[in-house]
Amino acid sequence: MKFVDEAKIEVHAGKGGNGIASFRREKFVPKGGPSGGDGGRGGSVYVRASRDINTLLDYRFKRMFRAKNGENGQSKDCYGRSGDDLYLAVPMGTIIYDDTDNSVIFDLSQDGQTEQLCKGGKGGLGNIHFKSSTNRAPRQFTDGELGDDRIIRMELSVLADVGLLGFPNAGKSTLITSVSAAKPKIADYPFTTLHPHLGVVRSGFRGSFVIADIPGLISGASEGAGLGHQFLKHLQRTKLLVHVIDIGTEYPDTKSIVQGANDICLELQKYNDALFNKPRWIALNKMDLIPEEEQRAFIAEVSTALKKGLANSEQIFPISSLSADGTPALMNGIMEYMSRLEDTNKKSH
Ligand SMILES: Nc1nc2c(ncn2[C@@H]2O[C@H](COP(=O)(O)OP(=O)(O)OP(=O)(O)O)[C@@H](O)[C@H]2O)c(=O)[nH]1
Ligand SMILES: [Mg+2]
Repeated sequence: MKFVDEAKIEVHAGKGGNGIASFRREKFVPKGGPSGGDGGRGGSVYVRASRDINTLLDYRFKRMFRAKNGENGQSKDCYGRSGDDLYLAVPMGTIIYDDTDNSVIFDLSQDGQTEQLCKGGKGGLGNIHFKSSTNRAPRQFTDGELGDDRIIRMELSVLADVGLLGFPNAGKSTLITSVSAAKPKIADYPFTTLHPHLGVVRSGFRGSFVIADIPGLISGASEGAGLGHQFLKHLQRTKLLVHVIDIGTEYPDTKSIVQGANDICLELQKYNDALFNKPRWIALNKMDLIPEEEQRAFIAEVSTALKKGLANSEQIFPISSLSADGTPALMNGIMEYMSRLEDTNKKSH
């Protein structure tokens, strides 16, 4: 399925139905009074977050959404029917902006969270409301009010605790596949992954966290190279980034590994400071490609070199996503980190 994470649409609530003027004309009732009913309320437009939806594809081609108008009032004291409300389903993690001033209207992060975008117009009053001691046969009625309308922008930034970051082919998708039930495509060519995939990692009895696999990043992404850097927005709400570095196939020596890692961090910095300053750990992937007896010295050398550059991280984990060596240590480390964060958040509240 195509993944869409941005959309701009126009939403219109329904107009209220008009009230009417009518008079009772029944047999044996010589002077029937006013009997014109009220118009029905116009339908409102709501957005609702759902965990069953993961893209904004529905809003890509259809751009205008209208709730139903209320029906006009009728004779014999009958009120018009209210217009049906319209519910727009969006993925969790969708932020709704007002297109005119770019302000955030809603941030839909909970499953089932429902918010009103546009209120339906009130129905008009029928002439039954205008009867008085001096005017027993009123002809007045009012028209229904127009419903609200607005232009909104929807932006999805997936909800994950941990985001994977790295060059194409670094093994991000292989890693998420080995630690969760997510099934992104894996291949030995760059840009295999074209949109984010989420995986739930269960760690012992302690709980679980959500990890996001995103497309590969390359130097110059901020100027549009590769798939660009737009998809980095999906990392914005994560609490931790894991920078996956291929130490085997693509980069033959420590110097180029460090250079490559720094290039990725430079792209993060160009995207924004908040992302660059997010806690970031390193996974040295594809360790299986290094002979076992050389691994210790190699890890020490690369770790020391990485600490001197932009990619510097306190936490460096050697892993093989293919054989799953070292991945439990990384996942347990993340689980502990998440639990600590949760404890700190609880204490501060
Ligand atoms: N030897 C070895 N190969 C690996 C390992 N992890 C991934 N690979 C291989 O590296 C290639 C790229 O893996 P992917 O998981 O698709 O890489 P990616 O980072 O998701 O790449 P993009 O989606 O293009 O950004 C595949 O051929 C994998 O089989 C590993 O630990 N060891
Ligand atoms: Mg991938």
